[in-house]
Amino acid sequence: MVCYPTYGGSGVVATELGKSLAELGHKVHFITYNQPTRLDIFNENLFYHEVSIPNYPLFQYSPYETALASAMVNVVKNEKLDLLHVHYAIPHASAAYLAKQILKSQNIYIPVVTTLHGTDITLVGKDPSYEPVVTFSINESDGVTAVSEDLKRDTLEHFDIENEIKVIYNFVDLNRFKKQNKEHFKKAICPNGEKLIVHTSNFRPVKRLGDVFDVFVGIKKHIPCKLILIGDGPERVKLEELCRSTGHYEDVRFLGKLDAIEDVLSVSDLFLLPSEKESFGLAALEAMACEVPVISSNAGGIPELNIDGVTGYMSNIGDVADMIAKSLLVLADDKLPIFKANALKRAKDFEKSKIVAAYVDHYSTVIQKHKLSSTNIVS
Ligand code: GMT
Repeated sequence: MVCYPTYGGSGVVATELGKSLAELGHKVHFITYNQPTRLDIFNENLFYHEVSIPNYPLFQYSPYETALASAMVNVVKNEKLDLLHVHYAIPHASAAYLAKQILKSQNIYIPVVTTLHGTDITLVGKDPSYEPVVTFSINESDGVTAVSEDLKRDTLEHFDIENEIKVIYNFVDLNRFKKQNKEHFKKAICPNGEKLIVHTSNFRPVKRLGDVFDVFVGIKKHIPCKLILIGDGPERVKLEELCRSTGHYEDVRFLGKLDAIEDVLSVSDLFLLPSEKESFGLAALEAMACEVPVISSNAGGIPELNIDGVTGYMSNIGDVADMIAKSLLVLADDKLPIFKANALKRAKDFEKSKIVAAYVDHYSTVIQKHKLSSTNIVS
C-alpha cells in the first residue's frame, strides 16, 4: 500500500483496507513518509516502511517521487511482494511505474493497481502541470479503480484513458462506527438538550467551511444547537476568526484531529457536507453508520451515497438557504428518528467486508492477467 499518511480520505481507505487484508491473512506493507494515522494496531501481517528523503542544499524541493520509487523497488525485492496498490494518483502512480520499470530490468515483474480518490483527478490532476503524467501513469497501471461512478466519468471525460476503470466504493467498519452510548458527552456539550451538528474534514477550501458555518447559524435561528468541527487544515484559522467576530464562538467547538471520531458521531444529530467537489464522501458514510443523517451538496459522487429525502437531503453547491430549510426538516423531532434509521440502513450497503472482497477479487484478476503477460515477455 502506498498512500498519504495524513488525515484525508485516501489515506484512511488505504489504511483500513490494509488492516482488513491483514486480518484476512495477507501480508501488507505500507510505504509512505510517515506512519499512517489509522495504522494504530499491532498485527503480525502489517508492516510499515518509511520513505526517507535525504535533503541536499541543491534541492528547493526534495525529490520525493524518486525516494518513493526507490523504496518501492527495495520493498518489492526484499519482501517479495505480489502487487503494489497505490492510492491517489499523484505522484504515487508515476512513482510505481518507475519502480515497475526498474524491477523489470532486473527480471522482477510486479503489477500495479492505482486507486483514484478524488482531487487527484477533479482538482490537482487536471492541472496542465500534472495532466500528462497522470494520464500516462493511469494508462500504464495494471488495474485502475475509482471510488465512485462520478469519479470514473470525470476521469474518462478529462483524461485520455484507454484503461478500464473499475468502481469500488469507499467502505465503513460497522464494528467501529456505530452509535454508542456517550450521553455524558452529549450532556457536556449540549447541556440544555440542544441539537448537535457536526462536520469533519481536512478544512480545505473545497469543503466550503463558510457554508458549514452559515448553515449552522441559519439552523440556530430556529432550533437551539451546537456545532462540532473535527479536523484541521488551511481554513481553520479563518473559520475560528469568523466564529469569534460574529459572536457564535461559544456554540462552536473545534476538536482538531480527533482519533475517536465515532464518539462524537454517536451523539450527533446532523452531519454537514456542503463540498464544492466530493468524489464519494467517506466522512459522511462514517457519520451515517453512527446514525447521523446528512445535509450535503450534490457534488460529484455524493448522490451515490446520500439519498435525497431518505438519509438526509442534498442541495445545489452553495445553496445555503436550501440547506438550512432541509436541515430543519431533518431535525424535526418527529422526523429525526426516521432519518437516523435510514442513514444506518444505507451505511450497511458499504459494509467493510463486501468492499474489501471486491478489492481482493480485483487483485486476483490483475495478478492473473499480469502473470500471463509477463510469461509472454519472458518467453
Ligand atoms: O479531500 C479530501 O477529503 C481528502 C481526499 C483524499 O484523497 O485524501 O478525499 C477524497 O478521497 C476520499 C476517499 O476515497 C473520498 O471519500 C473523498 O470524497 C475525496 N475527497 C474529494 O473528492 C474532495
